[in-house]
Amino acid sequence: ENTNVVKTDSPNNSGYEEPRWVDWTTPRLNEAEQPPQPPNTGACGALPDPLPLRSIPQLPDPFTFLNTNPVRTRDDWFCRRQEISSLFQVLELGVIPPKPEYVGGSLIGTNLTVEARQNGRSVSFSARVDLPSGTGPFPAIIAIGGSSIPIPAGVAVITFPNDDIAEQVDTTSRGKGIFYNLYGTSHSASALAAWTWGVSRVIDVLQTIEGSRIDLGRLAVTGCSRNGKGALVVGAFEQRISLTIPQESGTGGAGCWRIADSLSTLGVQTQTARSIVTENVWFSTLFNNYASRVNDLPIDHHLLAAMIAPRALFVIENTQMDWLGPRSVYGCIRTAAKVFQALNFTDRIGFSQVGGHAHCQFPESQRADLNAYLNKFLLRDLTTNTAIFRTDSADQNGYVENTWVNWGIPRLSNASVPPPAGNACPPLPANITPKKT
Ligand code: MCU
Repeated sequence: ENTNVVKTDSPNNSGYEEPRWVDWTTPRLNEAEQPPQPPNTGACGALPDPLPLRSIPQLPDPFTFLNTNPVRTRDDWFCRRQEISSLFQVLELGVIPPKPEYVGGSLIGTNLTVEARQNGRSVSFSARVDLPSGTGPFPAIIAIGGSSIPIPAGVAVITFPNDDIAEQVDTTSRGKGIFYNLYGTSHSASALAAWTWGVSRVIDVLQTIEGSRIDLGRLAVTGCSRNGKGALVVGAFEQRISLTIPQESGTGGAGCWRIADSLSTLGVQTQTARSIVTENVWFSTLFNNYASRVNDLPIDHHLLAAMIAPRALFVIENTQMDWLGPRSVYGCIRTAAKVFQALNFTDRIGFSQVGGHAHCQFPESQRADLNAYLNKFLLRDLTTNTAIFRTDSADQNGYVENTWVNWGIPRLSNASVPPPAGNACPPLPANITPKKT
């Protein structure tokens, strides 16, 4: 029954003129829909020095800390996530620096300017903001180097100039771009790490702009192929992003190094860690040490994807191209889904893998899957079914789970997940003197 009744028999609403009495707008309150926030982790997740490495032929267990302690609660998971984050930075991506001393900027028309200063150096860059018409606030998709997915009405697009932040022409791009002008050409950050830093600064600036018409509680990130690898890393590390949509990111993105290596051994023309480090600067020079022995890594990309939990992840892939490693991305994301399952958020990880189209040409047949994620996590239609995990490969790309997963899924207890510190109601001060300002 419809109980949404506000009526009067006065033809002019009793002469009530709302703008005279109400000069504020109604926010869309969404607290109940927010995923639990990571607790303040402090020193938790700190890495031992030296870092012990051992050969792990299967995909490493998300639910066991390096020191072999088990992950038993949701809080434990956030601590393990911290450990995983550090491992990725130390072994693969290079360090993603924290917010610099100064970040500022402006939004004029479609031009968002970001300025960052650190240790007496200053850099700036621009991102393009395309808003729908209307007053908003609108959800927004941050497109790494541009978007190759259909954007629904009512969603803003922020085009992030990743090639300006860190170049990706070939291996001669190492240390080139705005990020390295600030932090130095020999900084360990790879291109993917530098882009992540840059996207975080875009969000920092948007947070300072009142009336930007962008709802910072509803941000997504996307990118295709090499930029899809970037989108996945951005979503993994930047927790202000609610929905991560890597498209055809393949090896080095949604694919797992170990499964890609095994495909290559079987003669499938798949990109591997060994080859990726000779092609471009997406990974840190630190990773060169491991590219030919990925089994020695305590991480693989199922853990990168799992860092997004319990925020939402929707992976778009293509069975058409061996280079992307269809079996690898399928198995890798299916394994990442086990973390979402343990946290009891199975509707926040989706996978759609469809061939029959060229690389980064989004096919109509994936639109419903994509829209389900956009509807639920950006447009807030909470009734949408996002339990989507599909491939058009008749044999699931030949993926055999027990080759890769030799651990079980714990039921993580709901142990306290405290709200972020800033949300606590401050106590009233003892003496309050009302004063007109
Ligand atoms: C799938 O993304 C990459 C791939 O990893 C590279 O090996 C190839 O050179 O470029 C692809 C891409 O970015 O295509 C646009």
